[in-house]
Amino acid sequence: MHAAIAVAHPNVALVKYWGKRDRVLNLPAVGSISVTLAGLSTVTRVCFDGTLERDEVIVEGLPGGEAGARVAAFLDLVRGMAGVDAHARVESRNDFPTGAGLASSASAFAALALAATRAAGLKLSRRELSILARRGSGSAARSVFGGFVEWHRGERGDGLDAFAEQLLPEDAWPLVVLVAVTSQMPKPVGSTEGMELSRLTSPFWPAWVESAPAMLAAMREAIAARDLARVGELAEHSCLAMHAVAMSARPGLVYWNAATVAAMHAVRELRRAGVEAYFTVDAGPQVKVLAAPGDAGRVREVLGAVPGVERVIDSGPGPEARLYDEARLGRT
Ligand code: 2P0
Repeated sequence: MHAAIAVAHPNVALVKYWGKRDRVLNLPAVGSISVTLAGLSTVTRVCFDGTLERDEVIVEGLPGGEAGARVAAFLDLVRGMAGVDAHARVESRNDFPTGAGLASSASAFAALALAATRAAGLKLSRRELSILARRGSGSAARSVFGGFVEWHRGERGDGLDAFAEQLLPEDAWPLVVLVAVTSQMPKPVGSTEGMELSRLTSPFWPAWVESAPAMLAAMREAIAARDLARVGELAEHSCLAMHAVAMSARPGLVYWNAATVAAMHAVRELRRAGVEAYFTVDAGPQVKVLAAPGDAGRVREVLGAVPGVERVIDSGPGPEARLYDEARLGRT
């Protein structure tokens, strides 16, 4: 039996990934830039065991259901790379509240890629790990790295240039990311389906793809300069452009609820009052707000008072996916 445990964190995109150029290899239509989030973690243990008759997937202590098939397909990739036949037992837990709308395929597949490859006896480079994690979920390519991260669109058909890289380490720029949770309901249309519908039916799709390189270049520069106002303005723009594409699909996708919109207005109201705070929203109703550490208290208070905001979670730039010492978890 060969086991490994890995921990990885979700990330929030400042320049959004929305749409694929290849669905099988999970190649993005546009590059993206994110920040990996501290504090919120997925911990995944993988154990290859020749006595198992099939892969066993346990998520939060329960059989993985639909996620189980996706994990098994991912393990097939790892078995192919490592020349391993054995099935595996996979146990995964999030330390952030499940149902808080943050359960993230990014941290899940980044942790799985690292734990499964180590358990199978492989030692991949970070770039190879990013390429592999991408096959499980696009945004997982970014959670392999800590801090500020860019995932390249790439040009090649085989995806070998569609990997992520770190732009700035997590300790190079102290920022806070506050997550305003507005609903714990599962979203009606998942990201994979939503981005495909957008690509196929939104009249804004060509403009979204054409505008991406300039947006990425501007964000790269703003992050290098640690310019919160510029990063924030670009992040809001990328978020609103992504949602404009989703909303203009047929049928249109509206991921926001009333509290989402109220929180976005509250953030802009804070700016009018002189507080540097900027929002971004992914394919769901939660609002993530970037701010300077000195303003965190004020921003948290304002977000918490928005009607419909259920709770506010504190985060900031966090570390890369890494192996967990099994002994520390009390296992032998
Ligand atoms: C992002 N999102 O850049 C964008 C913004 C959601 C909105 O990456 O199909 O779960 O598994 O590659 O990675 C969510 O999409 O999609 C996502 P798949 P994924 O963070």
